[in-house]
Amino acid sequence: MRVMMTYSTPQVQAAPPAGAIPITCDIFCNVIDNYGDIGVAWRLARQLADELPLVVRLWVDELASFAKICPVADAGLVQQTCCGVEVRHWGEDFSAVLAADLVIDAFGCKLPEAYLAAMAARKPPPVWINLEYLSAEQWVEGCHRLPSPRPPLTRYFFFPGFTRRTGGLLLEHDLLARRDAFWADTTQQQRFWRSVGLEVPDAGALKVSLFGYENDALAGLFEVWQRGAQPVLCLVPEGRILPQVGRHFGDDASQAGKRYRRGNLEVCVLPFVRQQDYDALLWACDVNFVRGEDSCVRAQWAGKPFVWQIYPQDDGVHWQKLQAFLDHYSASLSPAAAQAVQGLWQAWNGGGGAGAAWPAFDAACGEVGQRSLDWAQELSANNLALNLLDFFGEVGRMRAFKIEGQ
Ligand code: TRH
Repeated sequence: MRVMMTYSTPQVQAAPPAGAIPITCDIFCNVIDNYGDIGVAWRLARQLADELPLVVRLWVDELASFAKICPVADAGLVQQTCCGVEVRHWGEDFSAVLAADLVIDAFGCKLPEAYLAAMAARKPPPVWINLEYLSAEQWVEGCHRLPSPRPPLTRYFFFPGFTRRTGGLLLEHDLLARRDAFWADTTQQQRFWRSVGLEVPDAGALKVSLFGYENDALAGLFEVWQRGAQPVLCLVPEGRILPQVGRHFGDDASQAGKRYRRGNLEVCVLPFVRQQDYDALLWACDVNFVRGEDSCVRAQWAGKPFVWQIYPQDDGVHWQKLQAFLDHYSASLSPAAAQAVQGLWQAWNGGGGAGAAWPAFDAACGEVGQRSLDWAQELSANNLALNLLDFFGEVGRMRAFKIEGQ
């Protein structure tokens, strides 16, 4: 079995204060499907290791998905270091693994019995957090930070979210500054367009990124773009929607590098890039179609109008989640713009009529774009990684107080 390999990356490691013992952190990620679970876990791991005084180990049960968003990783290695994070294959044997100071199970995944025993044996026991899925629903505020006793351990629910009474969102400390620098610098923009094999698009073209699941609404939208007066350049990262994109143009073997043109619509298929590079695509486009959880949050930081294809759930509860988010996001829009956003989002998520909903959305883009910039600014005050670290400190102080008061 192959074991250890270290990749050096040009990241600046935040040095802990002199003499301080760094906090150790284990993040567990069970890949269910797609890239959302590992996407969030990897982003959190990188930020904790890169910006905060933590030594991070990420346990992943399916390394092939991880290697897709972190291409320097080797899916065949049981242990490797990527971007300052020790990445471990979550296999069978945990008997020799020591528990960390902070343990995070992403999205309620079940920790290995031997690791739970190691946690229970630790004095003091680790701070154990269940990092939940993102939702804008009201009930999240009441459940955020709630303890769930598992004697002798306690597991705490930690909910990302959009209000100050939730855990906030993942945001690297310099992301918004990097975004603004990208917009201010034509050289960076040119570099981006060349990196995807294109010339800088004409100023009059509408640039759209399209990351999504299979979607019957696609054809209607393409048709309206084809017939429209404004040229549309649509950039589609490789993924689940790609076969449908290809079929629309009579191509059953669509792949990265393909380009299609019909009427005023040009479509370019892009390769899936490492997670850190996806943001530039969102910054470079005028409208972003995103899906799931993590790309949806990135689109919000990009401060552009966006369309969210929510991860569909069998019981249909995703409609409530979608509406809860729309209620927050569109609250300060004019009624016409709010209706335009709702109309396209609902059509894109299966309501039908995306082509018919497009013109109103397009007309509202000026107002929605301004709102999106303010929205990103407002949300940036509530940083999930910093909140997690504060919570870790709070639980530690609570315990010390209890012990002293006994
Ligand atoms: O892949 P997803 O559909 O993930 C989903 C959701 O998270 C959903 O909530 C969850 O329940 C389900 O998985 C199991 O969409 P998401 O969340 O946007 O994740 C995609 C990740 O891929 C994100 O971290 C961005 C990253 N990415 C790249 O690294 N490179 C790329 O080129 C692109 C397009 C995305």
